[in-house]
Amino acid sequence: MTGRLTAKQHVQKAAGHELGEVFDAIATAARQIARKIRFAGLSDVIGAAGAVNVQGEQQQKLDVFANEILTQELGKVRSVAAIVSEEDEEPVAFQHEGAKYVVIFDPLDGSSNIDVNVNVGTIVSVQEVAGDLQTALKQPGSKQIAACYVVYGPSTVLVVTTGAGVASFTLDEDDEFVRTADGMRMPEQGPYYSANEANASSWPPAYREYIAMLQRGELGGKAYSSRYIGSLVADFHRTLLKGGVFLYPPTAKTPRGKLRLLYEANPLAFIAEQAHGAATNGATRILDLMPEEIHERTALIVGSRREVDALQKAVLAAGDSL
Ligand code: AHM
Ligand code: MG
Repeated sequence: MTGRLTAKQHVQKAAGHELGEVFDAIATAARQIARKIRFAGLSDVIGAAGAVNVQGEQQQKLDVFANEILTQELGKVRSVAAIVSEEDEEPVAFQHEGAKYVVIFDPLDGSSNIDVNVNVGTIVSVQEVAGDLQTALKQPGSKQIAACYVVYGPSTVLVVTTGAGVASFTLDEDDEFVRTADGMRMPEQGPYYSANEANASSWPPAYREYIAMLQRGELGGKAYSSRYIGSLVADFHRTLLKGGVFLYPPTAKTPRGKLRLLYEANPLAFIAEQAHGAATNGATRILDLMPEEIHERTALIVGSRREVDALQKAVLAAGDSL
């Protein structure tokens, strides 16, 4: 424990008042999303949006709810110029004069896991808007000024970077995110690889050979075990704490990868690097990729340095195309 400090206070101390307000809004939204998820099996939030419940009220799918609540809370923050969400085709701009942030998010990641009471998450990237919004959205991830994710699990945990290390906050019994870790460091190497191996036959061959090499214990001497939840936030969170590597390689179905650059890969890559880990698309550091459009996809390999370096070397040596 590092003393009772809220997420807002932590960010304000590290990066100033305005960014603190942004994180206060994210925390407020996350609290409401956490509460809704906690009772998902009891209320009428599971299922198709647009359905009507027994009281005759409109049911809301959780990802629609999460999107609305984040939009609503961030819309109250005067320094937020616009948001970009996985759920919205286009950015949503607010009439906030002189506002300098664009907040980019996946409101409820891994939502297929909701129906089975398995962890899901929210992922957020914060960028600065210097001039016009479209130009700001074509910046590489290295220009992010902050990133965070929330994992809704047995505890609700918020993990934050403002570019000076990584801190984690746990939702306590007073419904407050209090700091429970600071200066987090991903182990240099870990015991797990994490990938949807059902896709292995359509990965570029270097990825299959890499996994086989980990299984044989040829990287560091110990054979790897596998873990795959299918919620990126949860798979990433374990990788942050325990080390190892998460991979979503290109597949025949998704040749550019499945995961989204702006609101999945970029924020997690930023957090990984701040925790001394690494992230690549196989050929290029994630944070150096130049986005062409807001919903673009990328291959993502993120985790401990040793595993990510070895993967990148294997892919480059094989000359596998991305
Ligand atoms: P989503 O944004 O539609 O929820 O998809 C993203 C999710 C990630 O959470 C997870 O890493 C990945 O998709 C799992 O994909 P798959 O089911 O193909 O293994
Ligand atoms: Mg997602």
